Amino acid sequence: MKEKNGLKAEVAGAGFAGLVAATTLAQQGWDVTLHERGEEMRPLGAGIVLWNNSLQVLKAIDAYDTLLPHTMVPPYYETRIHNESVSKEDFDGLPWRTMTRRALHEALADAAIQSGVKILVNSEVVAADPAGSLTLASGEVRHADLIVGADGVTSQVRDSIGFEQERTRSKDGVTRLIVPRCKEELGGGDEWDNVIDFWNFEPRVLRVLYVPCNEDELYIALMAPIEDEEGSAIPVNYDVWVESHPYLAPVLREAAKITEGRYDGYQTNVLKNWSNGRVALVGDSAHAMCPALAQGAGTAMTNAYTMAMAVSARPENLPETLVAWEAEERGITDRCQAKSAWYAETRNMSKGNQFTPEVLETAAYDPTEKHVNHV
Ligand code: FAD
Ligand code: 3HM
Repeated sequence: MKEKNGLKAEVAGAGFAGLVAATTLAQQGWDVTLHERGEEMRPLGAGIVLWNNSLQVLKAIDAYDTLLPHTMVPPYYETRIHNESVSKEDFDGLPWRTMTRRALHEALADAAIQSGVKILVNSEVVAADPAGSLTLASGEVRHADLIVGADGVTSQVRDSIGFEQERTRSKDGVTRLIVPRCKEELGGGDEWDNVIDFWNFEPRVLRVLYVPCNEDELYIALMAPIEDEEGSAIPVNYDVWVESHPYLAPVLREAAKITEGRYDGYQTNVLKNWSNGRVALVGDSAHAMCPALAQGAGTAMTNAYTMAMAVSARPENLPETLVAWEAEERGITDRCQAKSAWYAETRNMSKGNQFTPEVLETAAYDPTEKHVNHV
């Protein structure tokens, strides 16, 4: 923790991006208030895969050690077409880990509280001003040196200012659920510790991404085209899914019991700029992406961290610092977003062996390397 620097930040949204931005700023000496519109802080979604880029951020902000016992490193990322294995990738030692979103969110919320971030729940942000203010639904206007829009894909901070953006929706979407591992019922054996990406194209497109998160919990993402009403139905239509993936029957039976699931279409938003005056956008508000490369939260956390470090190192002319930060960090996110959209469009992840060094560029990035003064 650094000494207080007399600077004030207001952060909208306590998702992964907002928590990392708020924690990093507080550790660098800022007085930080984090606004979450929900009644409590909790993550959307089920499980998640993180790679070196975000794992390094977690280390830098002291959230890694709390999280580690709740994560696992599956032996392989396997891809199967019609249950025939086409590849088993281990990324040549590149760090990656699977976990539930709940575990990640709890570790980040703990780090934020430990770092002195003031967290306000039931605090909805309705607008922001590039001169340095945030307006809450209560009517209160709060002024600060830095305003962070980490309020997700439907960002009020972004839309109240009118950032120029292009939005694209994909043809596929997923239902994401946490179910018991069911390892023995599946037949036992080490293969059930792998991430397994089960792609079926005949008689219809139905894919199951199987992601063990720890000894007890399994994350499954059931992908179906938006136009497939049965495939995208909630609760999960057991008969339709088990017909396509009979070897996953125990897991699908558990999935069909869950009534509060959600089917989400994939979407991409590309903004002309990520900042305007004293307002910086981080995470899905700035660059929502298709999940194919599992980097939406990874890039969100990476950009939240590098933004917070940049404004802490050069707070004097903050709007210029934000422009320089974007110029430095944006390329790697843009490339990842474009590749993720291409994979969603072509469904080419089904071919296996897709994690080439070029595709793993974002995953391999270490955003903490150039910021040696983080603790
Ligand atoms: P969000 O998680 O959306 O958080 C925004 C927060 O702001 C929420 O808490 C919300 O309640 C709050 N909020 C919203 N509006 C307001 C307001 N007006 N005022 C106050 N608070 C507000 N990424 C990975 O890295 N790895 C993966 O494996 C992965 N898998 C994915 C699978 C699927 C199917 C999908 C759809 C996405 C996946 N992602 C993955 C992407 C990842 O989920 C998102 O990119 C990430 O959660 C974005 O974080 P965020 O903090 O920017 O936004
Ligand atoms: C981890 C992960 N990877 C890919 C997808 C996808 O392409 O839908 C979803 C995920 O949760």
